[in-house]
Amino acid sequence: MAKMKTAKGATMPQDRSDPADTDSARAFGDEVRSAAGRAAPESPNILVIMSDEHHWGLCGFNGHKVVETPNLDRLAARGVNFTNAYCNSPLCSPSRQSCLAGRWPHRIGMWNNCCAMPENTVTWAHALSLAGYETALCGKMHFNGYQKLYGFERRPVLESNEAGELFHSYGIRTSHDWTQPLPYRSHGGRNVDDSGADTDERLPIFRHDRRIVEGCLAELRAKATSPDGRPLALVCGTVLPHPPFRARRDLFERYAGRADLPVNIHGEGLGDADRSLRRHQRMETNDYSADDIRRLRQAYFGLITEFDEYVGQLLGALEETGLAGNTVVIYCSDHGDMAGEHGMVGKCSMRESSARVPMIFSWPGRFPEGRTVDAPVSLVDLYPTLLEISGGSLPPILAGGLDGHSLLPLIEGRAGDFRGNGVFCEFEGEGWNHPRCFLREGPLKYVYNHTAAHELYDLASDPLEQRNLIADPARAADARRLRSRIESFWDGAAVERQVLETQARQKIAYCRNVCGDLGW
Ligand SMILES: [Ca+2]
Repeated sequence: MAKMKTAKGATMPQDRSDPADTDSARAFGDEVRSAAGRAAPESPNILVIMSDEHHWGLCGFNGHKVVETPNLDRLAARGVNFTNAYCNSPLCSPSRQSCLAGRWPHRIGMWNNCCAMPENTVTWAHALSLAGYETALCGKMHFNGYQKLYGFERRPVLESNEAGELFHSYGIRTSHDWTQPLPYRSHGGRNVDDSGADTDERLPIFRHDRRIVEGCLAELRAKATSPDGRPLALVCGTVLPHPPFRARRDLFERYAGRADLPVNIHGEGLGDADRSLRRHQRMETNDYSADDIRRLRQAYFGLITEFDEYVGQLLGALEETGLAGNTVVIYCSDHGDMAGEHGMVGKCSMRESSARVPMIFSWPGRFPEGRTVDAPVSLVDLYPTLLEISGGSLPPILAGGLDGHSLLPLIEGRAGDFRGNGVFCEFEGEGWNHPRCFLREGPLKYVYNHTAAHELYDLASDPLEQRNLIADPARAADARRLRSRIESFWDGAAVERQVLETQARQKIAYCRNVCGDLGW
């Protein structure tokens, strides 16, 4: 995290005018024109499997004793498992666009699920295309404008179904308005009430995942049977295990009586921001029981195992087609789910269950097998990692603007060469009317709540974040240092102004003229 930026656009990379950068950009353009479409012969295929809302610890490969994920476990056993990986914002659109752009959400204006990143953002899909890859996105990426490409050549299966349902363009409405006192409440409480077994027909959201995975299987088989000389970079974006917590009936029954109870299910001792989020989720009245939370988790475990079955099909297709030996498989989720922990359901919290994600890299014969990496890393690191794996490059003026660092040194056991030093995650969406963020450095996690008390946790001794150390004199020096680090590149007041301006624009430009009203 060597490059510190302010929240304002003045230090954005495109505003620099270093002649050397301009020359290098021109040279890069010449290089691209001559090399596009010709990947290095050794460039591997790349399959990125990105699930939605998979709690980092609810899987066999990260030690859970109940949740069955045999296929992900197999992937981890033949690859490198990052046990302290994070998203950069615990919400679909900001997390995903930040990952694709390789930049923190405040640097691309991705505040909430109604924003869209600038059309000319150069994503890692662009970078892989320039490196000679065929690039395809199947399923969810929550671009807000589901027909958008953002550097992918094709989207064989869109994230919306044929009726335009599901993750359609959220840009036609506004996110929660921070000038108003939380009039909108998300589905947390309703999810608890509604959790259980799904009907045999399954909800449309889960039926569409089937199409997404089938689209990916077809892409892999087509690449194997009619190779066009280019390696394939394929993204499989499922909605599973995202709620509603309605598991396939057989999987719901498989976990009957087996779901564990998370910590602090009635949300005691939380700070202002998480208390506000509980109200937003309709959880603050505590009118749910331990059995209710167990039932929700029973269903969630079923959704995770259903997703894992899809992973098994994808890995099986790689093996059947002979592509497995030369394909890098990457697994990650866009954020986690509180699943009842600290009295919350869903995401949007800075807490581990919401912001931490599973992350695996596998390349048989090239990457180590069975390695575990505990260094904190995040989804913005994916971009430079993919550049290095693919042999691709960006002009320095763009490469210098990336906020992540290649994970290859960690993957290959050269930890001393890894340039990252901590993880930054922020949230400016719904549930609390102010921005917040955290910086994790080593075992310490500093949570910066703009306008409210800050928090400090030592995850080595307190992995469930039950002891806020912000007032502990023994931790004062650490707290000052971490706060200062955050303030060197993230300005809470400036971010808040930008969010309010965006919400005001969304409200007038979309809701007044399209929806005919100014609210939800
Ligand atoms: Ca999501």
